[in-house]
Amino acid sequence: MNIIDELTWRGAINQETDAEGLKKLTEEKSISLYCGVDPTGDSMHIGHLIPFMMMKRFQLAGHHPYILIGGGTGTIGDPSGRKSERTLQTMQQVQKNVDALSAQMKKLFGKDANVTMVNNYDWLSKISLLDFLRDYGKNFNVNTMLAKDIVASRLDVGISFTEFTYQILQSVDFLTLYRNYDVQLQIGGADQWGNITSGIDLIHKLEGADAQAYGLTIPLMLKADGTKFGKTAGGAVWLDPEKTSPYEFYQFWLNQDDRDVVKYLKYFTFLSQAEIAELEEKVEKDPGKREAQRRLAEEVTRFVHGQAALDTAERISQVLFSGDVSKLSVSDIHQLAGNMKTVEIPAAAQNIVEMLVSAKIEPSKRQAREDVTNGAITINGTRMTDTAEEIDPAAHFEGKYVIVRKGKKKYFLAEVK
Ligand code: 485
Repeated sequence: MNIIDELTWRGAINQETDAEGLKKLTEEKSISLYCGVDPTGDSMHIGHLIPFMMMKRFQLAGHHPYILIGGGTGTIGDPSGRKSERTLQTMQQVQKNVDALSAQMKKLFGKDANVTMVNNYDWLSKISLLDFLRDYGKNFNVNTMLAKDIVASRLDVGISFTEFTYQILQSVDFLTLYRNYDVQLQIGGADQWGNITSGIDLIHKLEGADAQAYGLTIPLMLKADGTKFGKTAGGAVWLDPEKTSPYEFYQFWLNQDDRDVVKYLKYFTFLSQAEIAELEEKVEKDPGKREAQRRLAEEVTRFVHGQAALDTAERISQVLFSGDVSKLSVSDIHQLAGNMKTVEIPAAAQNIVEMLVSAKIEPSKRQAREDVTNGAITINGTRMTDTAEEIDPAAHFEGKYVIVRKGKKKYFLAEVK
């Protein structure tokens, strides 16, 4: 299937500058394309994953992706989608983030040949002020720039000259990549439309009206329940395993709504149309089994974190499901920390009822006694029924952690403080 037809089937196309032209071009030859990301933080999140998975799909279809890390543009900051001016990052911070994002990109794309990483600091930092104004600025009409959504939506609160100029920098990137590497397509999220089209205008002005440069954006991801995609109670879902553990990452996908799961399979996996149709049927016929969610969680966790991390995430999930938490290792417990309510306990041994109340797992001693007597409390996987039981953290998990389960599903991680 042609790559554009495939993206259409996946529901991954929002806007295209010339749908027919691009389809024809990708059918005729192997093209080079690019997508940029700014180093505004030290990790990407799953929102970034969408365009970069699209890049990977182009790659699998025989095209050549250029991944641009915005070491230059990141010193300014894209005003797209923001209601107020950004605080400038220090140059050191930008560099640190460039290194972190480059390492993440290498993990996602690195093993494959036919991918090139570029940093726009390499050319943007070399343009002098006068060259900037004469070679580029002269080709931008302020009226057109003001009319772009990004700028228009900021006019009431104001926008600095610096952020106003951002679209010129991103346009210079497209032009540079077009000239030096024959990059003919830029992709990005829906918020990037204005920046992408101004790059194409610049290419047409300087390289001739018949220069073949295209733009494609991906729709904003929406959830059936109207809440924001990619956010959990703990914040964004990061690709950095130190920020979101592979177990939390796996659980995030596993917990997706039946109404969203097929859409996510299309966006976030490389499964074929037939495989996804089969999973879709399972969502309809036997939603309780959550096979589609499990497959989604497996595929995305493997793609981002690798097979070993997926195995661990599945093992931890299984252990928590069975309740036999004594099988967990301390490193497993670290992975869990973000998904469990963490409470504090003293290092010394304590009576179970007192411990449950002082750690605020139970509201009162009466309730704590009742739950223990009824067998609703397990400590490190063992059911406790004796209210006289002593809980000694020294006996478990490096003397630091006690895992308390209340009822069937509620887990607490009690940490010695
Ligand atoms: O030449 C370019 C220089 C910088 C950029 C793109 C091309 C980055 C772009 N301006 C931007 O701000 N991107 C966002 C980012 O860096 O976090 C997000 C977009 C999102 C998607 C994602 O990057 O908001 O829609 O494109 C990859």
